[in-house]
Amino acid sequence: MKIIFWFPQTDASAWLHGLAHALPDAELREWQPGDTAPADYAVVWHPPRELFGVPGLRAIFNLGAGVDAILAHERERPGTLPGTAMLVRLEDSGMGRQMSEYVQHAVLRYLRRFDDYALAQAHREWHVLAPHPHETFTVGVLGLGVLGAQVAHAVASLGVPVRGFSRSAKTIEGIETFSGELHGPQFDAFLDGVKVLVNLLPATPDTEGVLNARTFSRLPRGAYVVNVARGTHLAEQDLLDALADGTLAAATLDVFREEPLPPDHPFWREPRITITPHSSALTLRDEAISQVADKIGALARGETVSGIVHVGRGY
Ligand code: OXD
Repeated sequence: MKIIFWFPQTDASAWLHGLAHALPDAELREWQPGDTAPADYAVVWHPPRELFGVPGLRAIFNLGAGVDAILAHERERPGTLPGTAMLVRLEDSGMGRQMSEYVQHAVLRYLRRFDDYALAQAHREWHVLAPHPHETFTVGVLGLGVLGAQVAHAVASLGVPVRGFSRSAKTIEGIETFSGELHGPQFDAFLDGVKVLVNLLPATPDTEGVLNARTFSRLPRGAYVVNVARGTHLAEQDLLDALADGTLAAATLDVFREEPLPPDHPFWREPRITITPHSSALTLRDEAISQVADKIGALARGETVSGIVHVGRGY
């Protein structure tokens, strides 16, 4: 079997070496623009449109949970993805744990008011602040896929109430779940009383800008926002306005419309925004290789695999 690999800004030789070890019978090559030789599988992150012209592709493995970069090609030019190839995203492979730690950290930071103490320290101010009560420090997780469900469980272990929202109905032990359309009645019911809103939604045209003034206004005054999904989910000016007028107390952002975040972006100057460089859940090479290799093995034996993306739905 022939496999092509594309992951710019990474050590391709380490990936190819790992894949060769896991799939000793495979013929592997790093794809380059202009390469139109056939291949059975593609293992990729943010591939250019041209790669999909490689003939014979049976499956495309995305080296991340979010497939928005690939689906953007298909939306811009329908028919870009070869009709015979399935698109498979990475499932967990160590990302669930990282994402859970990241969100737990943000929730604890706000619950115990470390954000306020950091601001006080900057002004050399010494005063003890009342901690938020656990019982009303409700965390709402938007998006209950593989990662969202893990994050919800991890946050619940901190002893705060946790609820989740997803498009289709989900049952998750210990988590109050809501489902339906974004901005519909169930969405508003979900938001009502949420003190920390955590976004893990897939990036699709439907979810674009979901973190906006309307959403913020449904949260209790002085709520918090944590975005670990995509920058396109956030209406940036709405966030700045909500922080300025006290609708929101603070935000933790790992993803941005433009990455790297430009040096003159106003978010850098807002002390109530915590910024990390799209690092909440990194793709771990060994875990990813083992998952992709297992799935390629299963497909080669004619078996089905999980993690197949519904292209029309967008995740
Ligand atoms: C992902 C990411 O989609 O790292 O996995 O953003």
